[in-house]
Amino acid sequence: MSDEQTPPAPETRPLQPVVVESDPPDPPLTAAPETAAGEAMAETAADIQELDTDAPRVGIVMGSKSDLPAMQKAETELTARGISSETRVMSAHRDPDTVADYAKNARMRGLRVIIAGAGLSAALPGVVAAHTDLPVIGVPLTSKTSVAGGLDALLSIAQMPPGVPVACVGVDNARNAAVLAARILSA
Ligand code: AIR
Repeated sequence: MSDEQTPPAPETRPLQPVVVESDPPDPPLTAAPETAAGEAMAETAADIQELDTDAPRVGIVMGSKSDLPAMQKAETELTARGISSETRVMSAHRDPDTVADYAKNARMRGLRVIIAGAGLSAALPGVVAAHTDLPVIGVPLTSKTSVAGGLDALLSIAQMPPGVPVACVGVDNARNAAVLAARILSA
């Protein structure tokens, strides 16, 4: 027998199950689709998804159908860059309510830049800018009765009052407006 004393055996107690108080798990982010609320949420989620992927990012507007040949260059450039756009004809002087509604709803519809082309007393870009806080790029256009090769439209677009800016590209240079829109989108 050795003199060493065996240490006393630790007191043993029967193992008790440990109960951890925890918060109930978070509810799932989407409601069960079988409920009316769940269906409505699923529909909204689908709408948002669609808006994100398909909604045009650039609105191209112009004062007359006669402006189309010049303004189509903006659409062509955006398409080549994979940027979705929509093209509409609306005159600031002939359809003022349409222009106001379009500009006011533009952001909500997913548009991020508006390109507006017009000739003569070219109010369209400025009127659009008055009704939205989106960036507006004006394209001064020549038309049959232009003064000084489009200088009338150039000054109308560029000479905006302080606080309501419109970017202005060269006369009939809709392509540059599209390149600038692409840069704004990727800034
Ligand atoms: N315009 C149309 N409403 C207001 C303006 N400033 C412009 C068009 C077009 C020019 O007038 O943008 O360049 C001539 O239009 P139209 O329809 O007579 O050919």
